[in-house]
Amino acid sequence: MFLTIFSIHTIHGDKVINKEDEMGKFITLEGIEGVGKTSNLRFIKELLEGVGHDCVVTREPGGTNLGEALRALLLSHSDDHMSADAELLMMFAARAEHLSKVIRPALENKQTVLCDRFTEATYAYQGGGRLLDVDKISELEQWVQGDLRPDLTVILDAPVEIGRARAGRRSEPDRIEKEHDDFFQRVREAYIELANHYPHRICLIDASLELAAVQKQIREKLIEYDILDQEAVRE
Ligand code: Z5A
Repeated sequence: MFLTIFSIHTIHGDKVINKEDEMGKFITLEGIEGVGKTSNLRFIKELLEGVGHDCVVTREPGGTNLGEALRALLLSHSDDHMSADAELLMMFAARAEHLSKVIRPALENKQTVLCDRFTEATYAYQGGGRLLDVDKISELEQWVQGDLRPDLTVILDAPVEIGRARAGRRSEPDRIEKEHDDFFQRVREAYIELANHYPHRICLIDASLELAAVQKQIREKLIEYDILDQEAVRE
């Protein structure tokens, strides 16, 4: 059985404070390329702002000056043969900076953080795709994040060919997008496995459907996971 820490508790003297009550919500979007993360992040932002959330939208790798510089290195073709370990460590270096400069301050300020990819992407791409040892990822996760995990991770799931066809309508593929279909198949499977292991904080959405149907599922999940109040939203 997998043990995750959903509620974050801190002991102040002999008083236990549930930090969930003090902090904003942390929501992340995941999936293989082209499944619609960017499109649906915009949708979630509008939905939550409509009911009074103060949203901070950000992305990984990136979100800070250092993170964006690391992103440029990670996705550029200047080092097509970057080692998988270097790739993993750079993802977490960017994440450490992002947590310290953007994510934690916003959550402590009771803002809602909407992040395009986070650590589940590392499990899926570096663990599933690159076949790196998941224990190494888990150690780095604990080191960099402590007990902090997203309140909700929405994984947009669609067959690799659908994601690639949607993404392919755009620009030149980056270093990771140049990988073969079997790499992305492993990434997709790792995402599905994560959703199965952590159903209390990760949900899977059928993103192969048309956008309106995807957004209907997302709205339902936001209600199911107590991010949105059913009464507060109208379709
Ligand atoms: N990465 C990693 O390896 N490890 C990590 O720890 C982290 C990241 C954090 C970052 O890329 C890369 O870094 C990523 C993983 C790796 N590499 N890959 N692959 P990114 O996240 O910035 O970019 P991306 O994954 O390539 O995302 P994307 O291509 O921008 O796709 P998207 O945001 O999911 O899709 P979109 O732009 O919203 O939609 C794509 C098109 O489809 C667009 O024209 C939409 O209008 C259309 N669309 C969207 N939904 C639909 C539906 N439902 N029907 C029809 N058409 C649709």
